[in-house]
Amino acid sequence: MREILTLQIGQCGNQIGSAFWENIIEEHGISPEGIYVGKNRNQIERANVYFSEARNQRYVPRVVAVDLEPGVLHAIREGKYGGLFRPESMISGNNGAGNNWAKGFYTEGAELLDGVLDVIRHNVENCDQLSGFQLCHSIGGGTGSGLGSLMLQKVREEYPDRMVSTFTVMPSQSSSEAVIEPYNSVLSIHHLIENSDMTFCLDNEALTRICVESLKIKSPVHRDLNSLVAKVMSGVTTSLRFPGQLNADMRKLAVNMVPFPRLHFLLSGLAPLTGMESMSYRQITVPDLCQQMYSARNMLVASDPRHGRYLTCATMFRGKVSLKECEDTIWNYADKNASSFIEWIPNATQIAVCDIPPVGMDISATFLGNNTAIQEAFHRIGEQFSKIFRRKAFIHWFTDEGMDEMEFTEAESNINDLINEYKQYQEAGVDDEAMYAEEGAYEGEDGGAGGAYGEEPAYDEE
Ligand SMILES: Nc1nc2c(ncn2[C@@H]2O[C@H](COP(=O)(O)OP(=O)(O)OP(=O)(O)O)[C@@H](O)[C@H]2O)c(=O)[nH]1
Ligand SMILES: [Mg+2]
Repeated sequence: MREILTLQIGQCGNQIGSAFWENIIEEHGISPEGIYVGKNRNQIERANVYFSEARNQRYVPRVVAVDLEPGVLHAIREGKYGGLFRPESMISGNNGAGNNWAKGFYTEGAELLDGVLDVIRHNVENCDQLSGFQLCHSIGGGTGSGLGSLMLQKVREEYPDRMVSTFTVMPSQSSSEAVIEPYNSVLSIHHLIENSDMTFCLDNEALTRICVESLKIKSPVHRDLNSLVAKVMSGVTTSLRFPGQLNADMRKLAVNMVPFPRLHFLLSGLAPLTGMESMSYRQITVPDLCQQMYSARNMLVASDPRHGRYLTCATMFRGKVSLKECEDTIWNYADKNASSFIEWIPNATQIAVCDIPPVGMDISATFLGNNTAIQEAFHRIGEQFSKIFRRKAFIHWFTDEGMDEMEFTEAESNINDLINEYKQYQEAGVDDEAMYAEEGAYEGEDGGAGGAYGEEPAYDEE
């Protein structure tokens, strides 16, 4: 079995993580006591990817949950599914990181690290063939961002041949919760660029907008946002958790989505996104799903895909849908919108179907896109960073924890480089020789990026 170990760090990481577990426990037919009570063998056949089996045939989430303050983990333990989690896999400190990346990375977090790594090792030893790690965190605070970066680095060092993906909640454009959020975020992105293979980008602004506009929730709270995050996490991990051919493990998914190692920051989208009331009035069709999931309004991060171009995409349909209809619809869309796709990666769209729908739905779809417009999110955070960094404001909070000012400069320029790389690929054409020479990455595209469909490339309208 290709197991995945989930790492949840900080308040946000643990809260989105626990929403994810609540969601997939039901999908796999597992009771709050950890017992399989489902009816369809397909539900449980690959559950071992995310759960380990304990005595008495109990399924236990394979997770290491860490926070520098005890409150959130305590609440999870007391919650409906609290009994499912192994107590020794929940590790908390007492002091918190007080919104400070450097406390998470250098001091408070570093103190907890050895204990955390021991638990990770123990989990890994109990796996048959670990596929990799998925880390859940926010990057605006201190723990998820600082300790999250540290754990990414350590996991990379210790397990260099395993995949690492992250579900990363970026701060909102408008409602900042702490003045130094841009510092924490830029320092974290710096590490994500180097140490993550695939980052699913989320942000609270986009999540809030979807809750208000599409789901008609008047004043959404974290729980509402997290239920969206859990849906997208469940959607993008569908092909890893249920039997099927396409993208059946983390590495295959990454190979298909990530054409260049640094450009691994993905947009995600969900469909259908309608309030419960309107849902009961109409039948959702595959073309509806397609139209919705490519829509900028349904993206879970505030970057507008229309401002960039797709390097690669993956769509996962769930429920009783015909693969043929999904393929026809998606390729038709790709043909009509050829200019939105980079023309030098033909057949860049992957289509998978899983016949088990999410709980409470007949059909649904999740979208993943590697779109150059993600640079907008980095640009925005980078600008906020530069404003305060120019005056060196608030720097002492970080240097007091032993951090060198140089790290700020390095992180800032790494992000600027990343933005420029996105720009470069967005503008590169098929005949742009210099690009191939520079990266040497274009050969063998057919074998890698899902060229198996024999479908016309989508660029004939260009
Ligand atoms: N979507 C979502 N965002 C959250 C949640 N909790 C916190 N956030 C966001 O995460 C950022 C703050 O990070 P936290 O996760 O609270 O911080 P932390 O990692 O615990 O770090 P410290 O508390 O500073 O030690 C802010 O942008 C919050 O809006 C949550 O449950 N869901
Ligand atoms: Mg916290």
